[in-house]
Amino acid sequence: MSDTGNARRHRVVALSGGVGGARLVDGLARTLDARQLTVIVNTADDFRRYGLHISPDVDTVLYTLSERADPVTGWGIAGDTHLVLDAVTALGEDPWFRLGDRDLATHLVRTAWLDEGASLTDVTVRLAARAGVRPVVLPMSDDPVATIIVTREGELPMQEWFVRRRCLPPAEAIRYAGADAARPTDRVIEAIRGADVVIVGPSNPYLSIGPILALSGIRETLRRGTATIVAVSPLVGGRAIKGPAAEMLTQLTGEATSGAVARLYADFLDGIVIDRADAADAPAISALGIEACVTDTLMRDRADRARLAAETLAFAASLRGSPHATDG
Ligand code: FO1
Repeated sequence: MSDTGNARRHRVVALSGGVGGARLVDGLARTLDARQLTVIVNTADDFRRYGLHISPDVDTVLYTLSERADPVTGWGIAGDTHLVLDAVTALGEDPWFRLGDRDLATHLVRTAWLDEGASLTDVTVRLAARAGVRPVVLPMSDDPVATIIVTREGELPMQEWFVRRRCLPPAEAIRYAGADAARPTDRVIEAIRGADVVIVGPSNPYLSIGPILALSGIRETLRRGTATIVAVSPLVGGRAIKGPAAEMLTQLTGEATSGAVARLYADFLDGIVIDRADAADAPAISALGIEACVTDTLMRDRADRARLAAETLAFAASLRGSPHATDG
């Protein structure tokens, strides 16, 4: 969409985790003028490996927007090699976290820039510029936050549980270590305050969106703002396309439904886009005072991403004068 010469360009903010959120963001970037779009990305999955700062969700968003993401996994770089990982394995290390050679370059440079005193926001903006990414991509915070999974075996850091333990044992609770002390950056708060539309991506509500919402001031800024706020459910037919969202919703709310997703965001949400396979969830969503838009949410290819993005934006436009804004 080009600049129509309106006094002010329509501003869209997307909240994103990894693969699912990144694919919708890619659709938004293809649908909007890139200057209209700001992406706020979860960094509570960040961790250090071999002394390097890894930001999996930020990298997934950057690789997806620069058409470099591995099309099968959705994370990592397409066609990457694993010579370094193989050499590390030969030294007796367990290669449970698959870092590709080209991907390692990102972590080396990020860590070097952080060590020189740059903030995670500065580093991300520089990496995006070098990759030719045009939307603004912002980490949710420059302060450390770590998602911790509480299981019957004790507490596990996110990547240990998610990748190494393949999401077992089941999550009994989630906590975001450091979230009380961490602050969203000024750029994040300004982007939300200035947005006309906020889109909560089809990312895991506990692992990806939860940490963003846990930062002080984010929920309040969403509630008090004038943006229309629309989520895209990560469920299709009560199951997640990728990852443990359905199992976590069942364990933590009693049901893996798009209604349960809407309830987690009910204090600020105006509408939610749900899949046709979950159309039966619509009445429970309406009962929360939240509008439901029923469509195909599966993103098989780039055309699907752009179509879902356009439908989500049109749905948000139809909800302008949002109830959450008039209440607040
Ligand atoms: N996910 C996996 O399931 N296995 C991996 O070995 C793995 C490596 C990896 C390397 C870099 C990167 O940016 C992401 C990587 N991911 C891997 C994905 C990632 O850990 C998760 O999907 C996200 O943290 C959840 O959004």
